[in-house]
Amino acid sequence: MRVVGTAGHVDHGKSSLVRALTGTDPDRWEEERRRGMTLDLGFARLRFPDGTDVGIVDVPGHERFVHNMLAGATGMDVLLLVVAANEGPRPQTFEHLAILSLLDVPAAIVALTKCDLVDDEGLALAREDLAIAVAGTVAEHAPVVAVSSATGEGLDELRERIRAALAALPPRAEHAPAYLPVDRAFTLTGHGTIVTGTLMQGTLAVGDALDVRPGEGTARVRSIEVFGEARERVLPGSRVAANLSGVTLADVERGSALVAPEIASVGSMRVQFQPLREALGIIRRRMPVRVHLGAGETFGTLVFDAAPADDGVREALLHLRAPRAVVPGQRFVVRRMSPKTVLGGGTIGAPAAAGSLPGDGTADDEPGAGPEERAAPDVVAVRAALEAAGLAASTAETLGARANVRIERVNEILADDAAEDRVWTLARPVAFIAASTAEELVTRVLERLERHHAASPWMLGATSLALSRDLGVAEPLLVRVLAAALERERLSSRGGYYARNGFTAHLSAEQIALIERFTVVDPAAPLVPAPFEPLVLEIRRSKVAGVSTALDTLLALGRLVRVGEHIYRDEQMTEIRSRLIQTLRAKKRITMAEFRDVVGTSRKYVVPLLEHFDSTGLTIRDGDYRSLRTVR
Ligand SMILES: Nc1nc2c(ncn2[C@@H]2O[C@H](COP(=O)(O)OP(=O)(O)OP(=O)(O)O)[C@@H](O)[C@H]2O)c(=O)[nH]1
Ligand SMILES: [Mg+2]
Repeated sequence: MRVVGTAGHVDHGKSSLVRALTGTDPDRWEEERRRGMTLDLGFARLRFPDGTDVGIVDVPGHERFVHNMLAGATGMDVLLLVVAANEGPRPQTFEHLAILSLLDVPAAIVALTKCDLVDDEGLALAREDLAIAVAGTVAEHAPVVAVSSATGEGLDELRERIRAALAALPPRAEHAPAYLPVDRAFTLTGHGTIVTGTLMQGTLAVGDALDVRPGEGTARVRSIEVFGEARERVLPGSRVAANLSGVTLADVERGSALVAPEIASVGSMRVQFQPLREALGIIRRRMPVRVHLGAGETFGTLVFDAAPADDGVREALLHLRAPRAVVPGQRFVVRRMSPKTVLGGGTIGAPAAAGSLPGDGTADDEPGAGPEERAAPDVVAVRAALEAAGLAASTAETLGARANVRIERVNEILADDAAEDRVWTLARPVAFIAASTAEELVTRVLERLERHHAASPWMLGATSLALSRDLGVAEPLLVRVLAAALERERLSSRGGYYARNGFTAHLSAEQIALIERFTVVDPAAPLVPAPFEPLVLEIRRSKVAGVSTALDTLLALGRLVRVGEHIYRDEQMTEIRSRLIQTLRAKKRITMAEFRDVVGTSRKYVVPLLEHFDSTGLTIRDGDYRSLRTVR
């Protein structure tokens, strides 16, 4: 089986085209349908008249979701580049093309969509702009098909082009060890853990035991489905859903891989690296990067003999923060830590023994050794001034004064050191602290959070105010350092609470029992909420530890939703929302009285509900009517 993947700028019609080709809406989430925008990967099956199946992966076009696009790009056999004829190539057209060229996807087709919106001249213009955009990329010689998902024009030709491209593909490595990058992991009641992905190489059969990487675990394949049909054994290139035993959701997530034991986990490796031309001048000799390997993103450092000065392919060393399952010859893409622009990509070579290669900068990690000794005196002076300032965030001006270095030079040194993550740049206002100082503070925060999670597992974490008191660090500064740490994914935050990565809040049985008692749903009136006041009074009276903050957690997670003086359970809210959306889709607008009939409760409840939906941005009010607010 084979996988065709979409790519292209936001709103250019990728998902519509997939729907027109397959009849399946790849936008799986309610939020995607509501916003008319793809947020995460979508999947569909394209079936040819001869019974051959092709998997389609639909990616988001918005620049904020490039990480999701990258997770989907990894297993594509054929790129279906979507460019709207009425807009022509736009920024993510170029970015996606660069990514798929670095990943060396074997075949490409361009769909010029929305051709019903342009005349012949417009179409000719779009074709010209397109030819310039694809020059030098993987889509340079790709067939271009003008299509319209609205009228169906061009779809038959596109299907035929896809069929021809698939027929010309080289075979996948069937006899290689199995390698399944995980792009989704979830549980189904009664089935346990399920993962999905594109089987990159090898075969997968029911009963197989596979390693779960990263990690130590082994999973056994209980059953396999391809597009909802059970299979005993699947060939590489298949879109697989595998039901696993021996693992839980704590062990697998997007970015994990299920691999045969022959496949090694490697932390440092030689790579052939191709920088993008736009990234020249940004890439340093030693460059911290986000590494996209398989369906996952991880952190690492690229080390060159010298910073790349041209866009030719060169040898480099790639050190990952933690070892990953890799196959020699596998492709990868790297992005900058911040802003997250694509820098380049390449091919994995042999594992490298640390320190074994010229240009391996492992000694650089030891304080006092390496760069400090070689660094110019002004660099040493600026670094010393920054370190001496400790947690007092410094501006370039104060550092210049203290180090006796010109301000332009201070800025250069800070930019170099920030690119190598020796210096953390804080925002609002811009200031700098030494990475060692920042790391030390983050370590203390993480220790504090560990204790906090153990003591109050029902809370989402600790607030910056609590952390600032505990650590004796001024809150405004702490918040700025935490923002930089969040950017580096050293911890996470939700609803104003900071938490260790991977932490999830758990309420105690007593807390749950108390809150449940006051949020009981009457089966005869399933959409009537509970009053808020009695719950609050009971919480105030009760001796159950932490129940007040436990309620905050449920509210922050949306498991309970407070609407005015009432409280809804999330099942109720979901049902009400979906009835409202369905009605508004059908009727366009609705009055309060009509909504009351839709929900089947009374005015007392639906007036605050509608105000709630206005305030969350779902609906918009116009006199007596509500309609759906269309985003963008
Ligand atoms: N007239 C016309 N409109 C189209 C066509 N294809 C898509 N559209 C409209 O263009 C808008 C965007 O379409 P989508 O398919 O969601 O675009 P997308 O590329 O998947 O967008 P993202 O996933 O967010 O990047 C929708 O309003 C579609 O109805 C077409 O061929 N003709
Ligand atoms: Mg889409």
